[in-house]
Amino acid sequence: MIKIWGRTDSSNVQKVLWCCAELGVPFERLDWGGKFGGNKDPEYTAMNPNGLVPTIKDGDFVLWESNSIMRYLNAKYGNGRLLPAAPEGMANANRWMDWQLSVFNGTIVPLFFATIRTAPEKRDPQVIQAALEKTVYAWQTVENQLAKNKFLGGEEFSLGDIPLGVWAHRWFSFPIERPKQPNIERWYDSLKQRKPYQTHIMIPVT
Ligand SMILES: N[C@@H](CCC(=O)N[C@@H](CS)C(=O)NCC(=O)O)C(=O)O
Repeated sequence: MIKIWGRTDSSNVQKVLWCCAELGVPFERLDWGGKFGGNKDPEYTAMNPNGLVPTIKDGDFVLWESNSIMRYLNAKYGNGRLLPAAPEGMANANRWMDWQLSVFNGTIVPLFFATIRTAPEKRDPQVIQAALEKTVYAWQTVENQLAKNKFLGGEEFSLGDIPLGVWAHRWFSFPIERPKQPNIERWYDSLKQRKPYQTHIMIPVT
């Protein structure tokens, strides 16, 4: 059985848990990182030199980087079904996964720390406003895509929806005022219908 190191409230661990549930891949999970620690232990950094979660082990094969883990699981246990088969569709889905890590995270993670991870009396409205503007701008790119397609990679749910879908739940939980982005709301509503999303993503944002 696959072993996953990672706490359930980590956005990157959540991607892998959601993906396993979509594919029906059983796993054993260890609470790791954050308040559980362990991620700087030499035995752990020998597997994952970043000292971050998640890491998985499948037989003798060790892998880190949440998006790479999802691609591996989909190829090995899903017969590729969570990515479109056509090169163009596959590239579309992959593009949103890469964009989440390379662009989107840089906008929403500061907002997450400025709100959820800062005590209410210590929150700085200017810092929140600056991060909010950047995040809304980034979400607008997603909104524009979802105006054309039901899901990010096309008309079917795919791995392309998972990295941003994890953040959609957080976004709608932040104590802020959001502009109306109706296609994102429609997409988020459809994700909320999925059992794996309910189980692994729709948990309190802390
Ligand atoms: N690019 C990595 C980022 C991993 C990462 O930043 N993980 C965070 C949790 S979301 C972490 O390990 N933080 C330290 C900790 O939890 O102790 C991935 O996608 O897997």
